[in-house]
Amino acid sequence: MESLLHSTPFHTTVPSCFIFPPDQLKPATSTAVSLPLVDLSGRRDEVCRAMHPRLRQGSRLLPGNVGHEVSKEFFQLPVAAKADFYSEDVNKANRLFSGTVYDTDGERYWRDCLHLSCSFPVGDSAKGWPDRPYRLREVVEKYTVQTRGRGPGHDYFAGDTAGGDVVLNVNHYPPCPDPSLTLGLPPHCDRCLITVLLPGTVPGLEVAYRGDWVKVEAVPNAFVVNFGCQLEIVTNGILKSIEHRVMTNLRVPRTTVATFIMPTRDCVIGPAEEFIGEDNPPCYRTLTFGEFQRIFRVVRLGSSLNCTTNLKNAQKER
Ligand SMILES: O=C(O)CCC(=O)C(=O)O
Repeated sequence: MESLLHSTPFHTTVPSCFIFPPDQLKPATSTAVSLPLVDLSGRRDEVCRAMHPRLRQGSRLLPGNVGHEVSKEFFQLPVAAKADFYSEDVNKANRLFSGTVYDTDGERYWRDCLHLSCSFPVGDSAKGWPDRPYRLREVVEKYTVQTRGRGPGHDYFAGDTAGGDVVLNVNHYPPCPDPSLTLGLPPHCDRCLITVLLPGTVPGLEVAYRGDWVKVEAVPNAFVVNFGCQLEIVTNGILKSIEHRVMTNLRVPRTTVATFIMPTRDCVIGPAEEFIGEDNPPCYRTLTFGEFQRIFRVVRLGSSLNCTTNLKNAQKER
């Protein structure tokens, strides 16, 4: 529990294990980018039509703020109420930890995380989640079911491609005494099919765009939708998984909820026939999602700003 950042009420210094060399902390450009907004309150076919041309670079979806308040309340609970969930075991379905889920060579990131898994139908999954704050289980269940429903369409991604557990990371970034020294999360692309992020109103998310880091403007009640690596592979690189990172801030805690729509572990994923041809040879290997996860738990994707090249090269090497 001591490794949890939010167990310490005030941090006065940044310990050395959190400090990155300046070349890994290139500042973002000064302007924040406004992603295209899609209003989800319309009919499903209208929403899909509105999303299609925009999805190439990630989109925000409106409305929605379910789960944000209850997530913040979890991190405000007394330490003893959260102790049972603390675990360093990366294979545990539900746990509270600090840092990232990937192999980081000992580097630490300024984030605590409540990681929850939800199978479908939800069945007994909810029994493994914290029962405090008292609304948490009910809210998380409703939220994950709705998010999965809003994710991939029923026809194209029917079956195993979106049929795995939904993983929900409640990220908590406490105020950091010197945000210029460290990162909340390193540059990465999401390994799943699609991510729906509820970012809240405190800024911190940045995306890689043409060699620069660009701040994403925080819009109240909006989701940010990211394409995951599996979508990049299925579309043979047409839909790119956007590389992103999280910066911290000096004054206010930031809590976000990332929902990852995953394939089943034995689902075989490779470029779909529609996206390959004589002029478009397959750019990615076909792997089961389980194998992909095994490989990419240790490969450090995102150490450069060019995720697509990284992903292709890393796949070639294995
Ligand atoms: O907290 C954020 O803004 C982004 C979270 C994220 O990238 C992740 O959970 O993988």
